[in-house]
Amino acid sequence: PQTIYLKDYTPFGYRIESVDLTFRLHPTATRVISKIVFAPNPEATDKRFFLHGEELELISATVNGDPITPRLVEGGLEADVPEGPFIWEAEVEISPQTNTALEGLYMSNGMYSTQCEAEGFRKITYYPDRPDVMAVFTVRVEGDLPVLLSNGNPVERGAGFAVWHDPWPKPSYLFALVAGELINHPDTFTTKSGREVELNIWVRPGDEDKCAFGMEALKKSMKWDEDTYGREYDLDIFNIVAVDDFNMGAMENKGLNIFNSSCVLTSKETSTDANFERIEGIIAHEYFHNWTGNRITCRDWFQLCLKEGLTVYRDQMFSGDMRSHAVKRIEEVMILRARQFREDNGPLAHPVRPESFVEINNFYTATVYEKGAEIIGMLRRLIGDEAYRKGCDLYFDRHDGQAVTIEDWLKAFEDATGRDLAQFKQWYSQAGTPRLKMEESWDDGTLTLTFTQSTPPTPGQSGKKPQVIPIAVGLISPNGDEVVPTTVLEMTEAQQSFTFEGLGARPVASVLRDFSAPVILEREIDNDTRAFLLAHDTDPFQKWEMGRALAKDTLMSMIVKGTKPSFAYLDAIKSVLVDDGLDPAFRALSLGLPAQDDLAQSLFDAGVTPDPQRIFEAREELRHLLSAHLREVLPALYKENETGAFVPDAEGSGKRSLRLAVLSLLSLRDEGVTARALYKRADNMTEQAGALQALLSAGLGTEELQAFEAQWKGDRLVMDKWFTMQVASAVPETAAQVAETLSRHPAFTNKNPNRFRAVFGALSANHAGFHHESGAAYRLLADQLITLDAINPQITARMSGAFETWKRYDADRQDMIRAELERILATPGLSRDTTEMVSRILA
Ligand code: DPP
Ligand code: ZN
Repeated sequence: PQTIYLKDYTPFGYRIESVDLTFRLHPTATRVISKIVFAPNPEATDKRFFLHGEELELISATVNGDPITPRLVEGGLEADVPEGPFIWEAEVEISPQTNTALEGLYMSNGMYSTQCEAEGFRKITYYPDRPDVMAVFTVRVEGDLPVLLSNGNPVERGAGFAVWHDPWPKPSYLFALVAGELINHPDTFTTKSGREVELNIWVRPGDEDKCAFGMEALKKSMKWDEDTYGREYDLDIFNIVAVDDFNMGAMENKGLNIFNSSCVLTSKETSTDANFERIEGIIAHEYFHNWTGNRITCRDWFQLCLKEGLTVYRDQMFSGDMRSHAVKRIEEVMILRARQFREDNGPLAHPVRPESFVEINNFYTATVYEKGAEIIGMLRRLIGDEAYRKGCDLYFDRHDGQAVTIEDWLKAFEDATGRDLAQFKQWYSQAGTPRLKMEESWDDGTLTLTFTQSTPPTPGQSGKKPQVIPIAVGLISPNGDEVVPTTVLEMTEAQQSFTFEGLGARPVASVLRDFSAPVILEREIDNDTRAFLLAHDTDPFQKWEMGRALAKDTLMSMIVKGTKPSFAYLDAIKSVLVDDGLDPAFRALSLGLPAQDDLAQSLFDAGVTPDPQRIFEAREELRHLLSAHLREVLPALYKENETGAFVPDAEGSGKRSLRLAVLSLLSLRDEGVTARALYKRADNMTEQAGALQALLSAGLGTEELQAFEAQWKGDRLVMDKWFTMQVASAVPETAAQVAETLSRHPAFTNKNPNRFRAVFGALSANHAGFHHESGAAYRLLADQLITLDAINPQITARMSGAFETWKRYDADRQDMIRAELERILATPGLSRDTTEMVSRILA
């Protein structure tokens, strides 16, 4: 396959004045008729007329009305065209029914849906399918279905057809079409300038009572973007559609967002608090794309972080405003470390703005999204809130309607602030997680903090340069008072010292508050100091971080040296747990232990080959010890945190998360009595699934699993949870077998990405099970991926990332994984997506 390079970018030779599309829908023979007005692009030198097209049957083509025979070439067609403006018309046939890759136009449970990002539009018709070609679309949809939707505003509606017009120029990846038997949940929103917008969430009959929360989230998002960024919605209508078979979480198509049904449908009976929180964030994310992505889009796919990093940052701030910034930040950092740091540490490491790719779908990664968002957070921290808003305003003013680059984004902030961001820009080009080493010295009232930064080599990149690192620091005196409030130190050199003068007694430094930069902080710190900061730090993130560091240190010592956990850790956690002054959500997070995968990486970094079985056992041992040590406080905590009627807000979900974390420990001591009682009584999925989870993680719950299946077998999304819970809670020696058995369950299908992930995503996330010494899980996953590749390359490629950490482990495991990866790679006809991923993992 061909590698595409950022440095090779050239503009397309033509501009588009208008696009008219007609769809005659048919499951296996949809006709797409296009009429596109092209004009030469004065800024382009390459005048080759090449249109992308894949899996299309060309019926006819004309230029200015004259039939032509285009040259069909790799990935599309070429034609000879006039020098001035001209009209291109073509008719193609496509087969949505057989499109199992879920890219382009496809069918899902009898409805038509599209997914065009990144390069799916070329499976719909011949077109310059690149984000820098923006055009105004008019779309006529013909089909014998009650609901026919496309982008923009509705123009005309009649028996068996509908016409839509989108006045805002957009790239083809934002095109969408939906048709089917759908029911809407309607509402309206009045924008700040007084325009009324019609809002709809479209679902399949039966799901109409699961839209209310999503609709509220949408309205809150619209208001928030007006209040916080001054951004107003720009069409008469905003539609959201829920689709069951969907590769991603959701898609921000202009005026017609399409959502994986798991990311929009809610009810208290079927959705957990975590679902509600995530859905609120995703609805916001897709809505926010209307400005950061749609009105201003990416020049090319190397700039993906331009829209994704920024939009993730925006949805994170929104969620913090809706709920709790402290809790949200801790959750973000946990995700960043689990996914992005993991990626940065392995063969798939790449810059936030990659320099080359074979298949762009492989770069919708934690690095582009999550690290991309961290960069925006750092920028804001460095320049301040006001300058951040000023820079954003300038960016929106200057580039509205354009397809731009990271350089354009940063230039807006340079111009708004007068600051030089050349060094800061390295965050976009340099891969790998910087290590930030800190040393302290104390001399007569002066504390000096000396930082040294270094970034390990990553594939294709060695010899990293120093980056700009904002380090938020506060100082706490020995009596527990904060003597220096949060100060942002701006590090730009490889090594740099910062002093704090005029201090009375030697304070304890709280460093990297609010996780002010995506780095790994290395500092000599003993457990007493950690416990001190856990008790006294005013920064909630650092407070949590110290508890986490204590837990990690405890587990690492248990694993490496076979020591027993210290009472220092157990007591420290106990005091957080019983501190009523702290948010229950925060206390629940503090009770959580580091994940096995995280411990494996830390052991590897410390020069120890991780033994997955040993990690699993140590973690289980610590859970039992915690349960014993906390036995006197658990029942009371369980009682106190009972909530009344279920409300999916921060307060209720915080209490439930603490209560369920407590229940999990209680279940190790009471043979599941409390959890069974909760399971029977629960009137909401958070508690029902939480009780079942607590039982399963105590080795109980067989009967409840059966009851759960009997109760929920008609609900796809709840059944995904049923599949996941079993695989996730399986003990190491049975995990592969459990997944294998479930893959033969009548309700299993590899055509639905959610269901496939429910089983096999859970298998790869079951660390000790996936890495069991038998190699059974490696084999099973490879078998499944080989089969899936012919059906859905995107999901296959994504899931092959399960193997990205293989070089951490011992020679036997490495040999087994290498053999499986080579077996996948040797599959005849393997997709470009999976070939690229597996080759990179093996390299
Ligand atoms: N739909 C995906 C997202 O919103 C890709 N743009 O992140
Ligand atoms: Zn996005």
